[in-house]
Amino acid sequence: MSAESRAAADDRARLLEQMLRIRRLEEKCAELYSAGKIRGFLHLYIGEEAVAVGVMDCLRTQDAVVATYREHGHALARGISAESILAEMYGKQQGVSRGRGGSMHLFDASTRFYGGNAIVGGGLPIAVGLALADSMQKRECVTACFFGEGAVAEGEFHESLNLAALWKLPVLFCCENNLYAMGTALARSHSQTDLCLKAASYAIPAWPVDGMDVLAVRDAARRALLAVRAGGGPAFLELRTYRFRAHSMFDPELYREKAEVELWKQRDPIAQLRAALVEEGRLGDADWEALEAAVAGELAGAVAFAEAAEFEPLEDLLRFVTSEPGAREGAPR
Ligand SMILES: Cc1ncc(C[n+]2csc(CCOP(=O)(O)OP(=O)(O)O)c2C)c(N)n1
Ligand SMILES: [Mg+2]
Repeated sequence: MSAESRAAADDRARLLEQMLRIRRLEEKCAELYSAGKIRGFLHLYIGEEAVAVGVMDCLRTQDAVVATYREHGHALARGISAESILAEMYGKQQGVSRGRGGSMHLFDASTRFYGGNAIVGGGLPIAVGLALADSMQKRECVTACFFGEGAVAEGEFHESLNLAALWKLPVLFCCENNLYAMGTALARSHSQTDLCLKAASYAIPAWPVDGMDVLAVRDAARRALLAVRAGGGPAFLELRTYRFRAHSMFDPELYREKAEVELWKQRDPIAQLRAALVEEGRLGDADWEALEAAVAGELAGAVAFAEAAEFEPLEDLLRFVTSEPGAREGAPR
């Protein structure tokens, strides 16, 4: 095997590992939720991992990221530790948002990860504001904004895309089209289901992408980011994906057929990439088992960390209601 092809295989194995880490973390979250360790809302990204991993692989440390309430995978792929993500879901003060945000509000200024947002479409104006601030201060960076196709029906989507295009702001809009907004199928709430056309109507270049193929996602993100970084203004990716699990932990899934879910599972982004590497003779059973064992060990450590972490003392309850200088210093990543 040439050095070049070995490097390409290693690169894909790295993406596979990242997707697997997200999958196993979220499976663990579901387990901990059932055990009553994690409370409140919990939205799993299982099935959609290729989107966050593919896009995030093209970002630089100085770039900003804005996500939704389905953001565990984005946070992990951005480099926030599983320890501080899990501690956050436990509501512990060693959590990435000091236990004050929970699953939907992972936030870490040190990695420029600006949430986690419970409001559908709420991240879009924040992303445009971040990009405006960065460009006014002549910082060479991009804001990647992830949102579901449900947000496309919100006014904030249209205001944000209009201003980003008008002011030529460096935003990569990443629309995670998983076909449903809670129980509402795309065609039930959108008169125009071709979402790229909506972005194009604001003069934003837009591409549909196979969101179940991490390499396709990364290629598309690379191409789009090249144009954004060159000062061409925003770009839009419609990442066609699917969530394998329910919308949240309280969803009987009466709005879709089991057969449809099974069909999409055949395109599982992790299984697809694993199979490709196996077929090329670049991933054996022992390699896969070692990978699984490493991820399991890492997650066991993260659970132990969250268990051992502490709740904020009651007397701190009113802290951060107004901002405190340096309040984030020393918080774990
Ligand atoms: C402004 C607003 N309206 C309604 C809700 C309730 N809600 C929570 S998630 C959701 C569906 C959003 O779907 P989508 O944007 O496609 O993201 P997905 O859950 O599929 O990732 C809705 C309507 C909300 N959180 N915010
Ligand atoms: Mg959706």
